[in-house]
Amino acid sequence: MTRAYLGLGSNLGDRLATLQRAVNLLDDVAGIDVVACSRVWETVPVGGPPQPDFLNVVVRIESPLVPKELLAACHRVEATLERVRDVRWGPRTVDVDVLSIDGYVSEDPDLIVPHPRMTERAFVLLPLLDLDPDPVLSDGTRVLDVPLGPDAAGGARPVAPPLRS
Ligand code: GSY
Repeated sequence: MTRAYLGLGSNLGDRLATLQRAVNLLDDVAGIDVVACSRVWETVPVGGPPQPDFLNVVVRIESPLVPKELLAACHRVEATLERVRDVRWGPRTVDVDVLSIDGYVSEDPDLIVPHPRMTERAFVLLPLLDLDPDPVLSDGTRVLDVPLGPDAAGGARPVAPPLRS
């Protein structure tokens, strides 16, 4: 059984309902258990043309599926939700991205793991930190050690897990 993180985003239609459906559909996949979901974050679009703000979440899953099966399951959820994305980097009904899979590193262009830009993006980092205050990615990267660009998290960034009392 492997643990993985998936990132979900939506900025078209009823964004919250779409994310909820996507989480349910993922959990319904035979071989995927959604074991935790972050808070829902409203985030400023990164890249692309002017477009509406996104809602983003990160989920932690447990699954015996191999990475390519997991990716296919994410694509099926996008297809079931009739993902619309007319413009590259533009608005979309839903995106389901594989972020990190425990024990797995890949540079295959179809499935780069850990996701290459995940530590630069507030819309991934902030929900991820809801689930784990000190995440370590599958390639050993400790997220809190990564120097972030000035745009990540609007200039604010976590530097340590919660202090002990
Ligand atoms: O890769 C996910 C799609 N996406 C997003 C997103 O989910 N949230 C925000 N805030 N910006 C984004 N730009 C792209 S592309």
